[in-house]
Amino acid sequence: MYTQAIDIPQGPKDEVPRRPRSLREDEYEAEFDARVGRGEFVEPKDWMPEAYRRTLVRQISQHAHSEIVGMLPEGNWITRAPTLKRKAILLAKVQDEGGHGMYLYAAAETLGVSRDEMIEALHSGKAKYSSIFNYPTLAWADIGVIGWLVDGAAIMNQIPLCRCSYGPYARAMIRICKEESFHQRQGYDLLLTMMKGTAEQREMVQDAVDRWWWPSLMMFGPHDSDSTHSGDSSRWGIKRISNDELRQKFVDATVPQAKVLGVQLPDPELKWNEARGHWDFGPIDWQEFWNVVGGHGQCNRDRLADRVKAWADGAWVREAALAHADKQRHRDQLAA
Ligand code: FAQ
Repeated sequence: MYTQAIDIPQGPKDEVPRRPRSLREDEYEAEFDARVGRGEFVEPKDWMPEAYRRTLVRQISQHAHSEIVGMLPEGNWITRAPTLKRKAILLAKVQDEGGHGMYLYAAAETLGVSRDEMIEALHSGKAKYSSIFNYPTLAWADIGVIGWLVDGAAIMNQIPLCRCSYGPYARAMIRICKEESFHQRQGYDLLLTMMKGTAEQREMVQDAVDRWWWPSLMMFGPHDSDSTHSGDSSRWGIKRISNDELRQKFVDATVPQAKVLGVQLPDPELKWNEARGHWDFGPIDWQEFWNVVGGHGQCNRDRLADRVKAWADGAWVREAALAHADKQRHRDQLAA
């Protein structure tokens, strides 16, 4: 099953691939391609092309950062949840996101990158995290809409990752998807309750949907034609379904849910296309997307500052855990 062991990938005979390429490296690569082509998993100790390893470290660590930064907009509402039941659900959800971050950091560590390196890349702004978490949560309905739309988009993107070619990432995604599915349902349930409430509550839900719809569509990344990594990631079996295809699947799944809920999706061009068998939707504001990805969204600065502060405030916990582990090891050695 899923392991947290730190395994640095090496060649089949413990040889780290070097430039210029050797005949052996070509052979390894051909074997690697064939294996991926057969749909087999690549495991930490297996030989892999350096670019494959780097792509995985980039994607998995960014994914981990997204889960951790994603705790902030919702954590903001734990003390203001309207009932004990909703507070308990939200607490559990935010803790789950923290757990997802941990599984994903552990999966990235199997590729030979340390947790400290990944955290440093996040804190320095070198590493990205999902654009969606740079938008503010202004009202309680935002918590429901995050569950419905943001977790809904996350699941759509993450289900195919359960079949991605890198074993530790694929296995981590299985558990994460199960939990995300609960997250989405609790959000939808919260919104259904609000829609049965007062006119003000219904307005609050509609306002939240208006603000989160387009950013949720942006979560899937740029159009396929502008996606720098899609070619390699698809060839290597990391991406099984393209950014645009997943976005379309999400729109198709969400439109009927919006009808049941009784909210309008804020897109006048949303229209069923009989010939395509899909919903057509209006153009995405890519300038806004790249602005947010470039660090200039509404909350980018606050999010990073909060994470850096939380890391500094938690230093004593990490020190205490290390001291405890040392003591334990010492005791075990004495006992042996
Ligand atoms: N935000 O060539 P592509 C969640 C960047 S978890 C920011 O298409 P790729 C759970 C991309 O990194 C949400 N940057 O890239 C939750 C690249 O820049 P780089 C996170 C973005 O990797 C719910 C450049 O644009 N999920 O929500 C974004 O092939 C509720 C070119 O793009 C994952 O990370 C974006 N939206 O495809 C938690 C899933 N999109 O790195 C709390 C795993 C693209 O070269 C509450 N990741 N960029 O500097 C993936 O599936 C992929 O990485 C994509 C992007 C699909 C996100």
